[in-house]
Amino acid sequence: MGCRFRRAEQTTSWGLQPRTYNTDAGRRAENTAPGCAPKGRVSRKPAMRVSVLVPAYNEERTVEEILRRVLAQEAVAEVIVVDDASSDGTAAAVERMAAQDPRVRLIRHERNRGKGAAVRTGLAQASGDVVIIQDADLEYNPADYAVLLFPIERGEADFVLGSRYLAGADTRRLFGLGNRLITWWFNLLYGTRLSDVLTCYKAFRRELVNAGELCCEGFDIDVELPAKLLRHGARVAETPISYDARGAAEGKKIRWWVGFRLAWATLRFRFG
Ligand SMILES: Nc1nc2c(ncn2[C@@H]2O[C@H](COP(=O)(O)OP(=O)(O)O)[C@@H](O)[C@H]2O)c(=O)[nH]1
Ligand SMILES: [Mg+2]
Repeated sequence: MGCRFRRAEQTTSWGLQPRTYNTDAGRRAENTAPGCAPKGRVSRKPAMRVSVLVPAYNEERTVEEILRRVLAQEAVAEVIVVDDASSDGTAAAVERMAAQDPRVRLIRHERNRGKGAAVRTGLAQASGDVVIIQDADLEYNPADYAVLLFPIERGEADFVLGSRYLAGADTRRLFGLGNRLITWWFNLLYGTRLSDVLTCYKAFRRELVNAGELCCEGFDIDVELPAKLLRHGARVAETPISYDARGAAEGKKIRWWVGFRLAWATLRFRFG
């Protein structure tokens, strides 16, 4: 691979046990992660401000609950929900949450534009040191933030993916083969050794990427974001996360044919 992407080869897998995901896990892991010997007196840096971006489209059933779980996380400084012209009560539910907690902000699109457009709108407004993407359903668990942020806090990564495979999460209902194929294709093109590039849980230092340089409107944002972060020399790491898959009946919107767009986007951003 070209040297522009060399640093991506430094992918680190953090061998943390999936069952230890809670707010204390990151701190405990400081003494347990491979190659991380306790360093005696560790002076911790001031806490990072974390912006959570929530793209939401017709998620009235889950958005309040996910926001509650997000707001329970210590590191969260702001939560920007981008309602993508939902036709259900999503926006009203977010407004109720915003009335209770000043960290919640609602931005509304006038027409439905897709997950990527929503992420870009949110990113343009984010002010934190680190950004986390959070879906508005309950498939991912915000209690994993502590572990996800850990490599960035330690200054050992700029971009962390929460991997559903490292944790041995229940991926039976996940579009397993498609996920594996896109991840394989991505690794081939970018010289990385990731296990789950399509995970929603992506945490990165905000200064590394501007909303203006992203162009994907739909689910292809999930490969555009890593592609552009790697291009900017981001050091990438993966942490295990838990995953509770939902099906179409429960509101899942991604469909198998999106895989073709993702494969194309992976190629396009490697050379374009
Ligand atoms: N803004 C926006 N978000 C969407 C759209 N379609 C899906 N999403 C959101 O993207 C997230 C992921 O969608 P989901 O169907 O669960 O697919 P997943 O990527 O397999 O988890 C959810 O928070 C959805 O509300 C859309 O058209 N616009
Ligand atoms: Mg989902």
